[in-house]
Amino acid sequence: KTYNVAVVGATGAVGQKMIQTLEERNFPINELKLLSSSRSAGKKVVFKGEELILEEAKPESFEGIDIALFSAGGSVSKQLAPEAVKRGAVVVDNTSAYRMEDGVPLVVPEVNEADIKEHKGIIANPNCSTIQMVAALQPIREAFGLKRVIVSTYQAVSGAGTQAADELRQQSKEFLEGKEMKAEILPVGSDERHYPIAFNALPQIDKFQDNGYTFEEMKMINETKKIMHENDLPVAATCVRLPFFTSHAESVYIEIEKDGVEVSDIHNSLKEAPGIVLEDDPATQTYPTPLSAAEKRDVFVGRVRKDLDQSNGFHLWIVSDNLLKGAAWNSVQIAERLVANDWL
Ligand code: 11C
Repeated sequence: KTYNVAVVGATGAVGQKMIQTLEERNFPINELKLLSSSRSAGKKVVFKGEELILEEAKPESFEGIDIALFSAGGSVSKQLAPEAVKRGAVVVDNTSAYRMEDGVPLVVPEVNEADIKEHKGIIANPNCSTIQMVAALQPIREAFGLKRVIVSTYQAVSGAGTQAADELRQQSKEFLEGKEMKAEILPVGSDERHYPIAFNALPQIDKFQDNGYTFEEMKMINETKKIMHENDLPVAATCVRLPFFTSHAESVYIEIEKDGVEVSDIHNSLKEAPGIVLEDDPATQTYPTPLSAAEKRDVFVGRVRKDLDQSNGFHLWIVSDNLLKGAAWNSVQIAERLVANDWL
């Protein structure tokens, strides 16, 4: 069986990775429709050796579409996802528009694949930094229980879009030429103040909320609880942007339920887990980095250590390509599980 698939936001950083992933995974496609803003309509993209022409995304674009992958920003999803659903498509939405809505499954297949079948037309793809963390914590949680999570992130500029990546390139050049760095986009394009990202670290990803946390931090906190079905799980997050292009890295402290667990037990649970690659050997300086994880679909874990004071506390270093497992691959993976289980 094959399906008519639409990608909305086909020219964006994530949209391009969605098209690439659909091709690499040989997703069972009958027709692929690439949708964009009116500005990009008419551009050509090659898919499986064939040139496809981008069309402007409109409500009628979804006639006959079975699965629509959205990654064109929250406002486009708000406007067009219901139109797609009305016309019989199932939407996998990679924006924050519907993630916390009741009745919308928020899915990382390694954690809560079964939630997909509860969909009423829209399935939400979580935030990139949340996805890689819960995917890595799930096997540990299954084996030993999870009591609390404290995460600090080290996030790539591509998470803020292609313009932010261009800003890092430009500022790096300015800095190395001894010129003043122009900051116009990061930390948040629409916020009041901008700071250089080149040779810097910005402890703000997305806008500040009334409680002093940023929206990115609150996404990590709230989405983790929803995906894991654990409303009372204590989660705290500090999200930081750093000057590299791809992959998010995370230093995660967890406390587990079970006593007497050693690093080797945590290693064993991770070794067997789908989608997780353990790269952890201090003797050979083996650990993942943003560069080593880039362009790969897996989530990489290293630096597993037992806390020196808290016997059920562990520290981990989790790295994954934010545009793949954090976005495009997780969305395509949801679509794969939808069709494999006949849950459309
Ligand atoms: C970042 N995590 O790195 C964000 C990007 O909610 O899907 C992903 C935003 C989202 O800036």
